[in-house]
Amino acid sequence: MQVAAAGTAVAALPVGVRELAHPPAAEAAQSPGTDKVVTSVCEMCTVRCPILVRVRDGKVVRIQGNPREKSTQGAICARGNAGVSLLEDPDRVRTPLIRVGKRGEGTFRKATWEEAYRYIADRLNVIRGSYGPEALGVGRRPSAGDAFLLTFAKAFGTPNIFSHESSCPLGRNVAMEVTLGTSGVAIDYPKVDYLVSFGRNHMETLAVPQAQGIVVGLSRGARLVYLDPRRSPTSTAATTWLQPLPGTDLAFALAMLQVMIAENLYDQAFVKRYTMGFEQLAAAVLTYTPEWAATETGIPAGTIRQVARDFGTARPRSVADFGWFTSTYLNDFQLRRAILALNALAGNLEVPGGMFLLKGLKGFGTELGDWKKPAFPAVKAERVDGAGVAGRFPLVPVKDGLCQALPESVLTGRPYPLKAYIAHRFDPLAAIPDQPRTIEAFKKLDLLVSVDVYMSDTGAYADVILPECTYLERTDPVMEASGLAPKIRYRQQAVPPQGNTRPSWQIYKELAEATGLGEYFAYRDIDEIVTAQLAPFGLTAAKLAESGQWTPPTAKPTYLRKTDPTAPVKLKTASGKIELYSAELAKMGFEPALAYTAPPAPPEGTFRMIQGKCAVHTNSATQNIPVLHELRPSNELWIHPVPAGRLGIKDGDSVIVRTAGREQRGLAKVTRDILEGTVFTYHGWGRTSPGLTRVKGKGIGFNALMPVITDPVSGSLVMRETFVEVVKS
Ligand SMILES: Nc1nc2c(c(=O)[nH]1)N[C@H]1C(S)=C(S)[C@@H](COP(=O)(O)OP(=O)(O)OC[C@H]3O[C@@H](n4cnc5c(=O)[nH]c(N)nc54)[C@H](O)[C@@H]3O)O[C@H]1N2
Ligand SMILES: Nc1nc2c(c(=O)[nH]1)N[C@H]1C(S)=C(S)[C@@H](COP(=O)(O)OP(=O)(O)OC[C@H]3O[C@@H](n4cnc5c(=O)[nH]c(N)nc54)[C@H](O)[C@@H]3O)O[C@H]1N2
Ligand code: SF4
Ligand SMILES: [Mo]
Repeated sequence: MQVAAAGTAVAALPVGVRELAHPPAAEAAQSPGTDKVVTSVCEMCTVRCPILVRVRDGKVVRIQGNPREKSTQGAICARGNAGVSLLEDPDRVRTPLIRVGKRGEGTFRKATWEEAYRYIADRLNVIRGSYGPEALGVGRRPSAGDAFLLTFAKAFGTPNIFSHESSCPLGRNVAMEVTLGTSGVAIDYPKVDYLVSFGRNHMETLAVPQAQGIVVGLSRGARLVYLDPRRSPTSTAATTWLQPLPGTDLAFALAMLQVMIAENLYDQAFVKRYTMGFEQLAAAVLTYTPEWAATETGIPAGTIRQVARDFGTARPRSVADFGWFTSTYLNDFQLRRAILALNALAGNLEVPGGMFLLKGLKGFGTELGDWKKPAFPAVKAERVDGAGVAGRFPLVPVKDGLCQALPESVLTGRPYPLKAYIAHRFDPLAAIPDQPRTIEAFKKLDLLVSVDVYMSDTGAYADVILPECTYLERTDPVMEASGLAPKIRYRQQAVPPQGNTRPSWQIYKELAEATGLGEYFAYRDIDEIVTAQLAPFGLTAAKLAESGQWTPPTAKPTYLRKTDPTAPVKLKTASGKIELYSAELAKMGFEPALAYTAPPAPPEGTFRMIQGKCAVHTNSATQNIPVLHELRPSNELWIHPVPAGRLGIKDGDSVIVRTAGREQRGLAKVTRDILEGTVFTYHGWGRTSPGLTRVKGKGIGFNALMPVITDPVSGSLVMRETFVEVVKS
């Protein structure tokens, strides 16, 4: 596999992207006539870039970006390129497996699909009889085939449906819902003149369209101010890199607000027309001066003031990035609200180079449906996690819930215990803190099912593993990919499923039939669903497949305030405006404006531990994929030379990372690229499944060390408030 593309098309990109982007090579047009090129959609991460899959003699020989997509410029990243390596990996599970050994041992027998379905269906029906349908929990990483698992869960009658979101962007999403009335917002990266990023590591933790957009901006002179306590590829690409003390970004943002208001650098007309609560905001930030913020962040007051002035001057094409992974600190929810306030003061909503609302199909008078099904049974039971419930987590959307609630429910029986769990494209053991407690909970379940392409860490504890075929081997329902204009995208099967693997549409239909819920899946196959989805657009699958994506011909990229800065923008908040002060938050007993809480300092002899993702792996999903494993087989513990010297740790030494009686072992990387009181690792190692033969036992996993900490406002996990000891081993 090539990762370093030598083509001139990428020569202008900054380091992180240059190494990873794959230009739409001319080779696509030059290969032998026997090749078939299939338009499809990448699933090596959930950005879902459009791709071209080159197939020769029934084998995938090459994956490239689809050059028709402007935002990616036809590029894909190293992970996208490695799809073939996933497809062909001998470690993939290629037949249903039923556990014969102890949970976690990874000892299974091969089973037919019918046996596997029968096994699951019989147990589910017993569980429903004894405890009610609510005893089933389903956790998933939302994907194009989401409707199949969701339909199964709703037909079964359980309210306990979780996504992975509370381990990722939930805090940000809730902040957006409260402030803007929607989380369907995006940034017009290529046209932004001044971007402030609070740790959104665009050049390493990639979304190809976003990274390309930023590169376009930088190459025409846009500025990027990047805050990260660690040097990352984005630090290198940025015009300014600032190294705040971990967890203090909020102080920086509050001081920016203070300067913009004190120096009258904000868009008064915008604030008046489109926001409410400005007076309360101004009062709240009055004392948060750059001098104050300097003592919190460790960044000089003059620098903070300058960034605020430059941001205010560049408006409306100045944007504070609202980030992606926001399961970070206890003050993160406030940080995201402060970032949205910065954007409101910049008046950048719905203008080129600003922030915009997604222009989805719905706004265009239509939607992507799925298939006809009977009404779902009424759900009587409450959710185990309190999502959407007054007094518990009223702001958490029920489509997401709190994925960390599983062990709590199973082990304490509060409010009642889940007895069965289906993990779909989701590995709770690798993704959620307090792994030992999740393991304890798994051991108490009557039924654990993993639907995955591998035997994940969770899979090793499962009773049954149902092997889904990979994205290259299946057609999924048509997905929406709207931005400034509505857009749909189509993942079509490139090659037949290997071994005895099946797609989701088939797995849940057949499982439902075995469970007595077949009436909810009255379709023949995926083609029938796709045909029905496309009918309202006058499209056929064959037509859509030509380019792989489609925008209604009459739809144009739309900025609502481009020509008329007073144009109406419908926001679904109670006031219809951007809520800088939220009466809703006040009513629930949460901070309604903005206020600072400092992160606690590491206790004597400990370090704050932080993590991030690396360029060549996705979360914890790809570390075992042969070519990606080869590129980065393990992680190290980054530690600054001063504390390392004190502890007698040299670069490359074995170390033990310890907290509350738990430990992980790994190698030290002694580097000045991290602050003295902080240690860092890339996320995704410390894996335990015997089915992941390459990566098992390698590197450091923080989820084995961290406790579950939940933000009481947004329900989001808090993953950077744990302190560790480090010793030479
Ligand atoms: N300590 C720590 N924990 C974290 C994070 C962190 O930085 N540090 N990051 C958090 C973040 S941002 C996220 S989003 C979550 C991610 O955690 P998860 O939601 O678990 O997501 P992934 O690791 O991307 O993939 C999960 C599983 O999907 C499987 N998979 C891949 N493709 C397919 C497919 O086509 N079909 C099926 N059925 N399965 C497939 C993979 O084999 C893998 O086992 O983790 C969170 N947890
Ligand atoms: N290559 C690649 N791309 C990915 C993913 C992947 O795993 N690999 N995962 C995808 C997913 S699911 C997500 S959610 C996104 C996540 O993308 P990002 O939101 O960029 O998240 P992370 O990589 O988790 O963390 C980013 C940075 O935060 C820094 N950081 C730690 N503490 C602080 C702090 O106090 N302040 C500031 N300012 N920075 C801090 C870390 O050092 C790290 O460099 O990326 C997506 N894209
Ligand atoms: S960012 Fe990379 S891995 Fe993610 S969908 Fe795009 S090409 Fe695939
Ligand atoms: Mo994520």
